[in-house]
This record gives sequence, structure tokens and C-alpha cells, in this order.
Amino acid sequence: MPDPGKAFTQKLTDLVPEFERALDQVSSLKDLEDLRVKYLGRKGLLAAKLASLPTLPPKDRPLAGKTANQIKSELQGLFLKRRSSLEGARADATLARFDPAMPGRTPNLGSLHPVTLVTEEICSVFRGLGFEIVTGPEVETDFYNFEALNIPPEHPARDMQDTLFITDSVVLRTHTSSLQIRTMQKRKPPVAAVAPGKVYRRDSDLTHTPMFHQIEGFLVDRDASMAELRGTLTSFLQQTFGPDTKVRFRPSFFPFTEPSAEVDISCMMCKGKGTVKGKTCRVCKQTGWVEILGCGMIDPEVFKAVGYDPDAYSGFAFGLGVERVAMLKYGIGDLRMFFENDVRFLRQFA
Ligand code: 2NL
Repeated sequence: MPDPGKAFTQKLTDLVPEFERALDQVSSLKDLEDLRVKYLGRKGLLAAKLASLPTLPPKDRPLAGKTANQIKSELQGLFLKRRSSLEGARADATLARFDPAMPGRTPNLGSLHPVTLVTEEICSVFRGLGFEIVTGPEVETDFYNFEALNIPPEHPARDMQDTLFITDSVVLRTHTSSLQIRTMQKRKPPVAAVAPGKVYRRDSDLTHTPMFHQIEGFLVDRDASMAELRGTLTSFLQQTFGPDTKVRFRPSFFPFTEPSAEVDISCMMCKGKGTVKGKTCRVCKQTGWVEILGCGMIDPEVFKAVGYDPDAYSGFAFGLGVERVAMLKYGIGDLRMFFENDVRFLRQFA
């Protein structure tokens, strides 16, 4: 006599070896998922067999139900085991393709522009000497760019040839001195500051660009002296170009300083000898010296313009071109290098 309970559990139990054989055939996670749906899914083989449970005689149902749950968790266990072995195989395959001896791909790193590098280096030397760093507008009024610097309306430095005008009385700053005037107006002596930044001139040829970079510095105190100016600049120049650098002052003229001087340093290319391997040094043209900056004692007229008492205070100031310092420091022969932004040039400063 047929036993419906036994027949039911037998059909369920038969699913196990059948599922195992099918799992053995599966070689990808995608196929495995299809198999899971086929056997364990909501409309799968297991669910279909369970659907006949309510048709069993009530006395057979508890055992049949218990068996059904056991089979279900057995099938799930087999599925999970197969899945983790397939996942492991996939990870192994990925690792097998990875060659730890292969050189890595170098990311393209940016680098600071040599003008930025030199500006930061010079500023940090002056910071060490007690100067603060100030910045300000590139578009200036006539007062800050000229008038306060003792450059009167008919002075040749204002010539249309040199200045880029926005309006009759507004200009692109031609030097960063305008920043120093602003700093003096805001502060009472003693004050010492350096002003780095872009400046603009109506000039463009092999050795001049319409925009270039300057650093100017000044110090005002009760009794600032030319000796202090000389000491400050010598320290700066030896920190920047090497401790053996020789420094000399030559008399010169600037509208905003009196007396004024130009400063030369011994040539860093030929060490002041004037020749390199018996040939004329291309940097100093055999003189052994290169001009590096201009300086002087601040003219009393400048003090009057910013409201400092010229009888109570004295001060010194100096200015230099950043591109020029960078060319001398790195042996760069052509000003245009700084503006072409050829990465083969720029990369050398990384
Ligand atoms: C040069 C010469 C110089 C100054 C800049 C200055 C600024 C103030 C007052 C007085 Cl607020 N002077 N600046 C002084 C002497 C020379 O620059 O050849 N620069 C590239």
C-alpha cells in the first residue's frame, strides 16, 4: 500500500544528489545564480514539491514538513559552499594576472613654477631677517604707483612707452613699490616688509615681457642706516647665492631713494673669474660681476606722502626682478622659458 508521506519525503530527498550534480557542472557565478533560482527560487523545484504538502494526510504532515526544512537548508548549504569556491577561483585568477614585478604607472605630478619657487625662497629669507610679507592690488592709482614715490607728472618713468594705462589716473602697477606705500600708510614705524608680485610694463622683446615679477622690500625706523641696508642685503644675497658670494655697491639713481645704489654680486657662473674653461663667461661678459638689485635710503618726499615725519625717521628700500634671479640661480639663458610653460622645462623644478 502506497505511503503518501514516504513518497513525498523521497521526492524531496532525491533533490539533493540532483542539485549536487548540477552544481558540479556550473563554472560561473552567473550560471550558479540561474541554478539557485531553478532549485531554491520562489517558483523553483523545491517550492513546487512543497506545494503538495497540504494534500498529505494530516498525520504525515509534521514529519514531511520537518524533512522539507532539512532539505531546504541542505540545498542552501551546498549552494553557499559552491559559491564561495567559485568566488575564490575568481580572486585567484585576478591575482594570477597581477604581476608584482611590473613597474608601476607613474602619476603625472605637477610642480611649482621656478618664479614661484624663487619668490618663496626669497620671501622666506627675508622672513628670517624679521620682515613681514605683504600683497595687494595689481591695478593701482596714479598716487600709489607714481605720486607718493616722488615721481612727478612730467617724470620720464611715467612715459607712455613704459606704463599700461587703464584710465588717465589708473594704471597696471609698474613696480610693487605701490604696495609698500600702502603698507607705510597703514602702519607706524618701526616697520619692515617685503612685497612680492606681478608688475606690468609696455615692453616686449627678447629680454622684456609685458608682465614680470618683482620683490621690493623696505624698513623704516628711528635710525635705519645705509650700513644696515648693506648688512641686510649681503645676508640675503649670501643665503640665496651661496656663502662665498661677494657683494659690491655702485652709486645709482632712483626717484624714490637718496642716495641710491645698484648692487652687484660676484658671478655665480665663473666664480668671479670672468672666464669658464678659458672662454669668456656668458653670464657676466668677463667682468666677474652681475647686477642683481637696486636700493637706497628712502627719499624724505616719500615719507611726506605717507605722513611719516622725515626728521624723526629714516629707512631703506630695495627692489629686484624675480625672473632675473631665477635665470642666474638656475643658469637659464632665455627669459621666454618662464612664459612658454613647456612641461619639459617646468618638470626640471619638480
Ligand atoms: C630695481 C630698483 C628699487 C625701491 C626699489 C622703494 C620703495 C619705496 C620707497 C623707496 Cl616705498 N624705494 N623701492 C628703492 C630702490 C630701488 O628697485 O632695480 N628694481 C628692479
